[in-house]
Amino acid sequence: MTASVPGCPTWPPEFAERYRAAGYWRGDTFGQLLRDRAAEHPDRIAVVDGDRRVSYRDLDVRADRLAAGLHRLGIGAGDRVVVQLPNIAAFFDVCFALFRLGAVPVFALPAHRLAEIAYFCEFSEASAYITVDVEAGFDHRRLAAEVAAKVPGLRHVLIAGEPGEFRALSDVDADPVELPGPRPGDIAFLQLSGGSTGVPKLIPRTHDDYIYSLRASNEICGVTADTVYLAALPIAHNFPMSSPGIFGVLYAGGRVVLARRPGPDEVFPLIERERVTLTAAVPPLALVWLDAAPDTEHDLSSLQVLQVGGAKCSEEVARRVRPVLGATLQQVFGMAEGLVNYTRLDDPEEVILTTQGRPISPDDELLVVDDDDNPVPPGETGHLLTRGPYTIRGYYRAEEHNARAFTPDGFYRTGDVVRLTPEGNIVVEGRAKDQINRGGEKVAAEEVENHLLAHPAVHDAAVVAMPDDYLGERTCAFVVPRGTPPKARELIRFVRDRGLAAYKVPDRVEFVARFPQTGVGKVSKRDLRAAIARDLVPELHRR
Ligand code: OOB
Repeated sequence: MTASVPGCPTWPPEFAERYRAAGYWRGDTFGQLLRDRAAEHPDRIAVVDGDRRVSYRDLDVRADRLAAGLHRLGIGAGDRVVVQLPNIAAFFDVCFALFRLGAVPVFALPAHRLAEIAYFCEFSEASAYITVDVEAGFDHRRLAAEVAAKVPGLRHVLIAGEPGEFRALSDVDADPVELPGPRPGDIAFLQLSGGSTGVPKLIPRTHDDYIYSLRASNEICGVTADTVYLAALPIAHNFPMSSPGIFGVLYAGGRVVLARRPGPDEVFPLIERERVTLTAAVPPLALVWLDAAPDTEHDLSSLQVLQVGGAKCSEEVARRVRPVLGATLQQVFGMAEGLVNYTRLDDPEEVILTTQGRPISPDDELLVVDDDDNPVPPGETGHLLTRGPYTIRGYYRAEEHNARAFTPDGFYRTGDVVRLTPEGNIVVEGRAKDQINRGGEKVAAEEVENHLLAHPAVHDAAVVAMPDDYLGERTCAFVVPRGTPPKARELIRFVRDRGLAAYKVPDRVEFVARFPQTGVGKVSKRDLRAAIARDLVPELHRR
């Protein structure tokens, strides 16, 4: 199997053959998928964005014209394009245009700022950056100007909406041209890893492997052409993108309804107006919806399934879903690297309420191992390793990291600590990776520590999770000062001003004289977390 983008490890030939023979990889591509749906039912609505309703035909035509326009700008097969768009219809135009060109979107989140975007552009050697004019009160054109100044290799900046000094995406338009298009085994896009290291890693996904995960997810989640999916989470994230998410629903010929904001004020009227049948939330968002639903005047009765994932859904929240919303809960435990687990819609209630489900594919291999990679006895807790037909074999251009993140025989070390029930369902018990899961948004401790260390008054920094009733976890930065400690507020502002996404900025800063150490002289984050539980959390509850 070949990949059009250098630096993307892929499956060994014997595995690729096996996955093709099993009928998982069928030689599909995203560009063709849209072409087929548009031919089957051109007038069906594919995407609803506010008052705009985009049919499959419209989307197909726009994707061709935009692809031709991008081609004219010199963007071609294998070129990387950093895409940072909120939940708007243009996201789909851009994705399918790039897919047809064989150009490779790098999916950034709307929350990312200069530090992240400049890094993605530089590291992926992107030829273009496509973003929006203003989102959530933030002017992305100003960010684009800073990115363009910092990354000389960036040839184009395209803006959805009012372009300011840049080129409007809507002006990129040309009569369709014949394009060779990518092969099914080529990289379709690069997605971001939640990460646990200094810089975010990029995840190469192929047309074949991703489309398989969509098709299989659709079957498990009962997605058909009648499905109306509400996208409330940022659609560039793997969960609302593919589990089954926006792309799964388009694959089935269903309808995607976009919410620009996830709050009940926007989401509930959309559920009523569009007769939404399926949606997805991270646990804190599900909680907000559950709290608001009893008092709403909107009719939510069309909703059949609420998916909750990205972070562990507490049993308490899980138990409220059916009584309050009249919908079936589906727990989703997935990762952008591949493996996705679902509770099945017809599982016994206890399984739905207390487990994170089981894998999509019969060929998803799961191992639960101890610290030395030896399997633990059945039912016991250990590290989850996985390998399968839609789980990557390595990150983009990260040879050294890949040697640690994957076993020699290609299992991905998820960093999650789990146990398996006798029926084969997964229960997530914890996490071994150095990451904070802030209500589904992942924060790599080392990345934030590096930003803190750039401050002249910071001698050392260690970022850990602190428990939080609403988000599950927040970030606490322990700092050993150099000389007189700066004000916590000043440090927080310092990190934000370095251009870091707001969700990565520490929620709390604590100054300490030194860090507790492990036996081998490393910072003991376990002891720091214990210190929070002992000293800080009771104090937080007192306030
Ligand atoms: C999803 O993807 P990522 O890449 O943002 O994060 C993956 C990590 C997992 O390794 C795990 O640590 C955590 O997020 N996680 C969960 C969870 N779902 C994800 N931890 C406990 N319970 C769950 N249900 O978050 C993602 C990708 C596709 C589908 C769903 C979620």
